[in-house]
Amino acid sequence: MVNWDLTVDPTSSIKNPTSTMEKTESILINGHRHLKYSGQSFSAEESLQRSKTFYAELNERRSVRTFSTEPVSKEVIDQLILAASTAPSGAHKQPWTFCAVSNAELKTQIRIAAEKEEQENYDGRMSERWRKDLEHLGTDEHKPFLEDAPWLIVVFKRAYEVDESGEKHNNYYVNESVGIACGMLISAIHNAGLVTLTHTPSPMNFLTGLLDRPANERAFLLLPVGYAAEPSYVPDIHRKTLEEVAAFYL
Ligand code: IYR
Repeated sequence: MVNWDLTVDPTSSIKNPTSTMEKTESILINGHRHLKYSGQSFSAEESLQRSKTFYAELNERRSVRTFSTEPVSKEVIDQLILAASTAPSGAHKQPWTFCAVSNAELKTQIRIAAEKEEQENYDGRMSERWRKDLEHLGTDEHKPFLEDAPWLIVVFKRAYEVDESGEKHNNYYVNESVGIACGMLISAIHNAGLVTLTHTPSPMNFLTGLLDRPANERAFLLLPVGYAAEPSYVPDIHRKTLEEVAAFYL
């Protein structure tokens, strides 16, 4: 059992500028400062209403493969990345780096390299069954969105950190942590009225070289971000029902 040594923090009321928990009450738990949680809560009725509204908004999200070249400001991208970076992570190591690319030459280089890999995937690396499973989604080896979208966000997972003495320290639950952050990024993109799709060129090591990333980072997911081309069409597919995706133990 955790020994909760609750002591009043002598530095209590220090401002924590990174959240709304400013000038909040704090205590020491086992010698570590903890802030009084001051998140919002709602009445049961309001909770239900908000959960319905949020689901309705998320249910409008679609993976869109055709992008307008209309620019999106860096300020918006900054906020989307900050939203993603609020994700929980193993031991709060925040094992992610979001590389946001708007440079046209770099986007072209990424497209060329990704299409080279995808050509090999569609030409044989993917099983017959896999190609059949993708048929109704209309994907192929051509990836014009990698140049059309005003931004590409390449998410890298950080397998380990290197301390001042050059020693490596593995991060924890890296795939889970970065996966959650990507889900939050996708939600934030949708919330801003923009579109994306989860592009997974495979293998994606070429991104390490093109983006000059250090040895502790591995490409995890590529998300083009921008406005949907007008018109854009998405496959007529449906989501599983609550009964299909959930099991309740009451
Ligand atoms: N990485 C390829 C293939 C692909 C695989 C799955 I699973 C998809 O849901 C969609 C595409 C591509 O990006 O085209």
